[in-house]
Amino acid sequence: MKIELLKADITEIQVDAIVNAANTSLLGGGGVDGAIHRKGGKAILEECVQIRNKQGGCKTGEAVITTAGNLPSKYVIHTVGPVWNGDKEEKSKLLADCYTNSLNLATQNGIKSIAFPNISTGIYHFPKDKAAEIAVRTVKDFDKSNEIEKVIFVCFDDENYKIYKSLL
Ligand code: AR6
Repeated sequence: MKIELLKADITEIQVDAIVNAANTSLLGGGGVDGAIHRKGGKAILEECVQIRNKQGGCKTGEAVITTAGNLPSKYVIHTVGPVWNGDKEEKSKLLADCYTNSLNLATQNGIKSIAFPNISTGIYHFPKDKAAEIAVRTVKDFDKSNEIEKVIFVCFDDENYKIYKSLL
């Protein structure tokens, strides 16, 4: 599995799947979630509503998959990061679950390349250095006989980019 780092807008990345930092409602929001729904168009929201009707949204740490509408990727994997409130161990485990469950879903769907945003480090206030360590460690630990060929960490802000650069 190749790991890459980019400073970019994830909605412009051409990969099999981009990951969305969603919320439990799956109905969209601000940050990267807002950008994905805005650029992806209504197809994504319609599929999110169907999933919501079937299973009542998405729990923190879990992930669901939809098509990507007008985006250059084929799929969007929506995962829900934890809101940081200082309960370190529980929140760290939930953040790791976001990466593992997204990669599992990718594997199940034959996805070869996947791009992650820095889940929970915006509106959900997870400390950026801690979140990056968890993201890198969890992705490196994920071993599913190399079915996923490429993982891209997409940083939007300078601070995250610098942290990832030093970690990778
Ligand atoms: N491309 C890549 N990364 C981005 C983009 C983009 N276009 N826009 C923002 N980021 P956030 P969270 C980065 O707040 O903390 C929403 O309302 C941003 O710099 O998007 O998990 C949801 O509906 C930050 O590093 O997600 C939830 O309610 C990272 O994406 C809530 O926000 C995550 O920031 C989720 O909060």
